[in-house]
Amino acid sequence: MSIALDPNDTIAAVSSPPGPSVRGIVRITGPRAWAIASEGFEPAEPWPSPRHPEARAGDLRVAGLRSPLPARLALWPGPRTYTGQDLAEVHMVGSPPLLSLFLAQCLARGARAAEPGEFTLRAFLSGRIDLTRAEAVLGVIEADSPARLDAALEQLAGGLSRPLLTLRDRLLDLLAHLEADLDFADEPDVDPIARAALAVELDDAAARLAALARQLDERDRPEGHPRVVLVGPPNAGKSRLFNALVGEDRAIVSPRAGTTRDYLTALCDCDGLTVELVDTAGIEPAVDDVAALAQSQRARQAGRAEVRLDCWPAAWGPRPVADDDGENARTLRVATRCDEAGSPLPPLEIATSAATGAGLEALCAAIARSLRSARSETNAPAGTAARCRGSLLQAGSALRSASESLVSGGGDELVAFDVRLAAEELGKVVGAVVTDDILDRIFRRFCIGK
Ligand SMILES: Nc1nc2c(ncn2[C@@H]2O[C@H](COP(=O)(O)OP(=O)(O)OP(=O)(O)O)[C@@H](O)[C@H]2O)c(=O)[nH]1
Ligand SMILES: [Mg+2]
Repeated sequence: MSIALDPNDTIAAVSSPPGPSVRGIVRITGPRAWAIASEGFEPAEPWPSPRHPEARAGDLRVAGLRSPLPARLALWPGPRTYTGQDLAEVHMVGSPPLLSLFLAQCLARGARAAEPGEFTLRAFLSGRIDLTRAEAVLGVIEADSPARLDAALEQLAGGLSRPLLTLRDRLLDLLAHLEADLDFADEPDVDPIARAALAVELDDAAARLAALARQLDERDRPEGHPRVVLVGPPNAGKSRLFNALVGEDRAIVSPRAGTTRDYLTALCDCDGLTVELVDTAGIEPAVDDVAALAQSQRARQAGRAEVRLDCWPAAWGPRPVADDDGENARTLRVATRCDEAGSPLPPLEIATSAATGAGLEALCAAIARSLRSARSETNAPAGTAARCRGSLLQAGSALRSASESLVSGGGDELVAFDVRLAAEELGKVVGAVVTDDILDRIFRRFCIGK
């Protein structure tokens, strides 16, 4: 579809799902929506005031039908409507031939058949919704699983656009300051402390964007459960913990170090979330080729984790500094084999014992909490994720280069240039700067009537 569709046309479409149903809806919007929708409609009670949202039951005459039908007509005055224009809906029995007849009648009275997504396009063009919300509408329509539907609904409520808008506003403020400084460039009183603070702020924003992009990336998987991977040294009790969490003796447990070689997976319920739990080989230097393979598998599993459970037995004393694989994941520090240790148990760790079952519930709750908070940060249907990722990364790197220019005294013009670039990239995501290309890509995928 082309974006050049005239927004002053009055458009109409069947907006209830295809096929017979109890209720069918024809939706009409545009300057003549009310007139077209109400022609031939006899309200059961007199219609009070014409410029209020109103819904009335009554009889509808449809050309081609002998007797009037029971129907309901709802009218909303623009601009406080979804499309920003006058909007009307006619609700009637959901019979496909009947709906087609009524739609044809609307077209005969001067409405144009709506293109796919045209209602939402109008909502967007009139500033009623931003691009991330427009795409969330699409997400809701296309959602094929409850989890995706949740994500789409959350996004519809502004889950993604709000934090991005806040960040973009901050960048625009910074830009305003920078540009004001540029205007007074003759005055040589550059304040080094203010510069350092500005650099820190830019770095901070860049880091947040990078994290968001990375998480979108990880979450952009069509299916599968979140992966929770047990890691730690040999004999840390990973396999026994794995068995305890899964509720079944799946992994071999033994006091011999290096028992687990291949990784094992099993589904496990954590506080209502199904996760894929992964047991891996203990982290140790590879002494032969089999051990080397085990280590590379372990590293790969750890790298693909959404949550890593870093296991260290409580009785072994303070844990060493963490190894570096799987940096993207959230890490939970799990003190294992706590029944063997005297008190006090390590602070800031989740104390567990696979032998007694102590702490397992708390561990599950912590896993679920971690996954849920990661999700709410990046709650986005897959399409948005893919589209946003590039812009977020670009914005992040522009900010980084801005703070480098600041620190190295590269000149305020350069800094301002990069900050503006970052704001524009974020703008692309929230729809404040929109290219026809993006609009076209998104709205083409909508259903007619939405
Ligand atoms: N008392 C006690 N012993 C435990 C506990 N968890 C594990 N163990 C013992 O610790 C030893 C090692 O346990 P595993 O679960 O095999 O350890 P792992 O981390 O999987 O070790 P690798 O597979 O070699 O990397 C076994 O003898 C277990 O019985 C626990 O909670 N309490
Ligand atoms: Mg093991």
